[in-house]
Amino acid sequence: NGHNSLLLWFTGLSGSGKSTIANKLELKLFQEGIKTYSLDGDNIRNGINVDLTFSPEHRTENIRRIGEIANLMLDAGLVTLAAFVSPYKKDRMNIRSIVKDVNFVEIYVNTSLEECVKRDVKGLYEKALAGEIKNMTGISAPYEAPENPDLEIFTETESVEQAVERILDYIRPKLHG
Ligand code: GGZ
Repeated sequence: NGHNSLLLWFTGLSGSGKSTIANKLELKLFQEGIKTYSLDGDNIRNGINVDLTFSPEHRTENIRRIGEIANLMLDAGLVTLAAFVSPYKKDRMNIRSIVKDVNFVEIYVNTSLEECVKRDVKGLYEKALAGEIKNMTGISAPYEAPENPDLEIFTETESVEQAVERILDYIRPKLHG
């Protein structure tokens, strides 16, 4: 069941829907017999990167290490999904060079800040707006939106299922090509 390894990189604000879409996509890939691995805050920031904060320097280091880990996953032949805010353009560019351009798919989960604040799944925005959390992306830390993402997802106007289908359509030729 040979397929090309691929890095699917989801970027967007906290609460934009990156993990939800990545998880659903991973399930679909699994059902097609494709071997995957998902990197996210739960298995990275609570583990190998537990020493890192949300300062600009630490975010850069967070993304750099994730890039190196993703590169190992790709070496192992896995379709790798990564869902991180990854707010800095230069850090995302750096991933591209770590893993080689051809295997990298940048997916911008473009959900407006207003919508993310409205959802506030973890209550982080409320805390940030009250000044209880520093360095909150979108509130007190920057988010540099991709100018030329490979795919752009609009969770305010399309369903998770539609988004996943669109990603699948885009990556299918790359999976088997
Ligand atoms: C942004 C924060 C912050 C701050 C905690 N800023 O919605 P979530 O909870 O699950 O996703 C966010 C996650 C971001 O971690 P990343 O490793 O993806 O960030 S980065 O790529 O910028 O290094 C959010 C939570 O951690 N979180 N504090 N200040 N998100």
